[in-house]
Amino acid sequence: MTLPLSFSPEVAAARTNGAPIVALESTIITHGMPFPQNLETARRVEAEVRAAGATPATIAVMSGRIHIGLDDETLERLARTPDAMKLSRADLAACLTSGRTGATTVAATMISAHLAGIGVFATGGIGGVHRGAETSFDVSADLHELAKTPVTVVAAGAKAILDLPKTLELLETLGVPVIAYGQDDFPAFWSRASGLRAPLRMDNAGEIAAAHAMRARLGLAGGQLVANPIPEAAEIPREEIVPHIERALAEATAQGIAAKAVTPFLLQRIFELTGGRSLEANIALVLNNARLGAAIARALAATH
Ligand code: PSU
Ligand code: MN
Repeated sequence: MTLPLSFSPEVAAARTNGAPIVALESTIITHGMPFPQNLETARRVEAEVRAAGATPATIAVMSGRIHIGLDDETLERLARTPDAMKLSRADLAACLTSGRTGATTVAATMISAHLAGIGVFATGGIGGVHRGAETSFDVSADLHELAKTPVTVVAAGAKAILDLPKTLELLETLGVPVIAYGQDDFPAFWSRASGLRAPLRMDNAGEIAAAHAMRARLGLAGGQLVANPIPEAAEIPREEIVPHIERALAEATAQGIAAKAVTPFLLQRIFELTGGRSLEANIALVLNNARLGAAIARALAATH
């Protein structure tokens, strides 16, 4: 049985040549940002990966295939499909067999990247343990995927809408290396610092690639989380973003927002409450993660 994967010509060529590839997710396009900034950002992120010497592979499900690399027309079609399914491990197969269009979250992108032989993936921020998880049980499947699938994920930490101490605790339990890049503090998405120390710190892409390769040699399941702080010029300081987060969270509770709708709802409300600043910060941090992802992919390709 062959895998239901379709490669763009650019990604197919990179695979043939053993050239560095960086996987990119699509839920950030369909559920994470409004149109047209979502499309513009997706294009800029791809350009950033190319400028840094790697090939971008944006991943999405369409017409019964997992597409590894999207041409520009397809990217635009996806960015204009707000009713695309939000795919995690649980829905990937059902979306494929139904023929529907689906955008991959961190979890589903990791699975797809691994099937395609891609070891590095850049995004904005991973899902994690939600505040109030002790009663709601809302814990992102992204955390469990990091424990299972051997892909190094570059993110600006976990989104600050989450319970960050619980998120770090669970990652430790699951055996996921959490590596802060260039600082000791675990970054909090829109802000560089969370006030929580990350368990590991690395200061260059080569070290991260070496640890990735060593995990493979040891036969360890699961990936690495590289937590790359947002560039200083783009950050929203913690004291400024926290009141907006609290308000958005209170509204989500009052309106009974649950399951997959929680993260998109909170991102949209914080966008409105910050007058669009949270989106600017989000775009800057994704571009920054794309650059680091490309550097790690290049270092990995050099070790093969
Ligand atoms: N990063 C962003 N914006 C996003 C996401 C990540 O900058 O919208 C998406 C990712 O696809 C991640 C998902 O997997 O949010 C988490 O959703 P949940 O909390 O429902 O697991
Ligand atoms: Mn959830």
